[in-house]
This record gives sequence, C-alpha cells and structure tokens, in this order.
Amino acid sequence: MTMTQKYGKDKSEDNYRRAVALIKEKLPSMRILNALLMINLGKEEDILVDARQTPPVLLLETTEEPDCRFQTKPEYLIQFSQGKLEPRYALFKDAFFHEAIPPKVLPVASLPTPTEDLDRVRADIAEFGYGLVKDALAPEQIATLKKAVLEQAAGEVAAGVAAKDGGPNAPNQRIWTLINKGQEFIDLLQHPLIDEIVPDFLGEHALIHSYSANIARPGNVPMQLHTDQVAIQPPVREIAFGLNIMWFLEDVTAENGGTRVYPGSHLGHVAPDDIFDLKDSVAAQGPAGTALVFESRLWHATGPNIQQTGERPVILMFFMRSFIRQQENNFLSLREDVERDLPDKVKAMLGFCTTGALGGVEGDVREGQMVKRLKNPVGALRKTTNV
Ligand SMILES: O=C(O)CCC(=O)C(=O)O
Ligand SMILES: [Fe+2]
Repeated sequence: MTMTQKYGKDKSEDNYRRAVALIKEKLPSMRILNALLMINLGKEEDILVDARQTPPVLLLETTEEPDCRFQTKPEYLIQFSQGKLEPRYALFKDAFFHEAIPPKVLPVASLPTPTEDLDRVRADIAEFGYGLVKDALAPEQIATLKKAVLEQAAGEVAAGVAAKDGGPNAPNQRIWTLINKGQEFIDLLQHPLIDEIVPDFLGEHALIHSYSANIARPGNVPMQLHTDQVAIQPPVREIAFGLNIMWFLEDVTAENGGTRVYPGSHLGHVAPDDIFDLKDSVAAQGPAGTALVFESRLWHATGPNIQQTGERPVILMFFMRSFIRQQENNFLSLREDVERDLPDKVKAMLGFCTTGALGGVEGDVREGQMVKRLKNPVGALRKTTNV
C-alpha cells in the first residue's frame, strides 16, 4: 500500500452520502418551514424537499418554482449537525445557536447616547454591547478623513478596483486596507481613544483584524445581521474576541444607513430568527465625530439608507485579541513604502510584534518583541544535498 492509498482517499462521496442521510433523518423537523426547498450540495442534481406536507418528503423532480434554494458543502451540513459549525455560517456566513434566543427589545429611552464620559461608554458596552463616544474627532479631523475617504472611494471607482455591495445595485462602497491609503488613516490608528478602550477590553497587543471605510448609499439593501466574531467556530459566546470602533464622518441617522443593532444581544445565546429581517433593531446614531464602539458578540448590520441623496461614510477599525488570525493579511497587503515609515506602535497593531509565544520569526518567542521580515531566513543546512 502506498502512502497515497493510505491517506489521500477522496472523502467527498462519503460526505455527500452522509449529508443526504442527514437531510433524510431531519425531514420531520423541516415541516415548520412549510416550503419547497431546493438544496444543492455541489452536484449537478439538486435535492428537493417538500416540507409543505406532513411528513415532509424528498421529491425526484418538480415543475414548481422552489420557495428557497441554497447551496452548501456536504461537510458543512455534517459539521453543523455535530454542533461544530453554525448553520448560518455555512449558509450565509453567519451564526446560529441551538436553542437560540431571539434578541429582546429594550426601551429606547434607556439606550446609549453619545457621551464624553468614557466610563459610561465602558459601562454601556458591558450592558448593551455598544457605546458612543461624543466628539471623538475634532471638526478638522472629520473634514480631513471624510475628504480622504470620499476621494479614495471615487479613485477606486475610476480605477475599476472599487468594492461595492448592498444589494443588486451595489450602491455601498467598502474601502479596504486603509493602512495603505493615506497618512490620515495611519494617524487615526494613533488616536488616544484606542489606548483608552482597546487593551482594557481585549488584552495587550490586540491586532487590527480589518481597517476599512464603509459608505452606505441611497437604495442599498441592508447587510444581513451578524456578529463580528462569526469566524470563530465553533462559536464562543462567553467572551468577546473583538472590538470595533466606527468613526462617524457624517451625522449618522436611522435614515442614512446608521448601523442597526440589537442592544443587549451580546449576552447569552442570542440570535435573530431571520438574519435578513431588521425588525425591532435600532439605529446607532450620532453627529459626525462620534465613535461607535461595539463588541464582537453584538448582533448588527449596516442599515438601509432610505434618503434620496446623501452618503454615510464611516471608518471601521476592528480589533481582535492577539491570538486571532486577522481578516486582512497585512503581511501580504501592506505596501513596502508604507511599511518603511510606519511607527512601531502601528506596526505592532498589524502583527509585527510577538505576543506570548505567538508571531515570532525564527523562534523568537519572547513577549512584546518587534519582528521584521528576515532578508535571508535560514534554509536547509545539511551535509548532503541529495535529500
Ligand atoms: O457599515 C456598517 O454599518 C457596519 C459594517 C459591519 O457590520 C461590518 O463591517 O462588519
Ligand atoms: Fe459587522
């Protein structure tokens, strides 16, 4: 038996059969859906479930238009039946909990409002999952950052590299990897609010998971509800792994796409029944210059911009604990000319610093050391060369 025979066996057919068996096993519980479902597990043929009858049955074919179609991988179905992966992560890249509790609606009068009192912001984050820092940016900073974001947005459109989303017309625009896109954005990473809030919440050496701007524009379809720690699977709800600071570059309102949140939804096994339904959510609002600080278990989504005109530009600075793999691969995306002049403080946030035994280069695992790309990493040093 060769090594390939022993270890390299293709499991895709086995997985497919197991996934189909699971669907059959779970048929009775699908009755609640009361719909005709078309499931694709990566094969040409679809699996048709008629869950409009009791008990639901598999159909060989249909002339009817299904109520719902979805595609997923057989291994995802298997994993979420075992509780190792959340179904909405597999289907929509989002989370679901066995016995999930829908978010409860809190009286609006008690919700956080922008304040300069950082202790209150911290208390609001603990209680509601978010808080709002009043006047975190001075008027000149707002103007500089807004100009930079809007010009960059236009530049990326003109260059054909714009990242658009927000429904079929994709009016929203995301500007990724801000670190490369102007000194204003590097300066913002040195804003004192970060040191006031982040280490206390996430521990030392928190990393920038992603650094982007998001412009919500009229006619957008709201984002699906999600938490920002959705990539952590199996899901952990006991602690927050991340903290997002959203800098408002415009007055942010319920009308222009203010982030919809479910206050208090960061605690417990909470998940909305329908991640496409923003019902009972509230918009996190505040004047330009406000910083919305929200932790990564909070259920939220970019809101609808229902105005005729008027954009909602914000900057999202998302930090995660030091041991979590970053969303943006800074080591590959950082421009060399930017890297050369970056202050160590900012470089550390991007991952150029060891933390505990992690992130070292050639075994340098001492805590808190700045690391850099070696010009000539040690390669194979052997007596013989014919290995
Ligand atoms: O743009 C927003 O309002 C929120 C964006 C968001 O939730 C995200 O980037 O994860
Ligand atoms: Fe988010």
